Amino acid sequence: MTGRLFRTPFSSRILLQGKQSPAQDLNLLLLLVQPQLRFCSAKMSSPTETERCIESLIAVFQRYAGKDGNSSKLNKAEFLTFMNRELAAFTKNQKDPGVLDRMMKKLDINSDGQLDFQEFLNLIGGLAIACHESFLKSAHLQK
Ligand SMILES: [Ca+2]
Repeated sequence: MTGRLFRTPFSSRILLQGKQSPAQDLNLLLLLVQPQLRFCSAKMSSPTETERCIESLIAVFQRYAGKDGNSSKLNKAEFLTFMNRELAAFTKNQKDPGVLDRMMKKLDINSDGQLDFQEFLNLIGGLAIACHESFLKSAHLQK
C-alpha cells in the first residue's frame, strides 16, 4: 500500500482510509493527507526521486516492524534484524558487541523499548548526515 502512496488520487485514498480500522483514523488520516497535500501537484505523474526515497523508507520500516504483527514500531529483535540486513556494512565493522544495544537505547527517546517511525528516522537522518559529512571531507582532501 505504501508503495502507491503518492500515486493514489486523494478521494480514493480517503475512501480506502474509511475501510481501515477506525481506531487509528486520526493518525492515519494525518499521515495520508499531509503527504498528499505536499505532493498533490505530482499525483498524476510518476513519483520524483525524493518521493520514491520517502516511500522506500516507509516500506522498509513497515516490513521490518511488521514481523511481530505490529508494523508501527520496531522491537529490539526487529531492529537488530534491520541493522544486520540493511546496514550490514555498518554492523560488520563494529568490534564492540554492545554497540547495537546502546544505539537502540539512545534512539528510543520515549524509553518504551521500541522504535517508532520518528525514532527510526533519527537513525536514518544521523547516518545520512554522517555519510554526507564524510563525502564532503573526502572531496575536500582531494582538492
Ligand atoms: Ca520508542
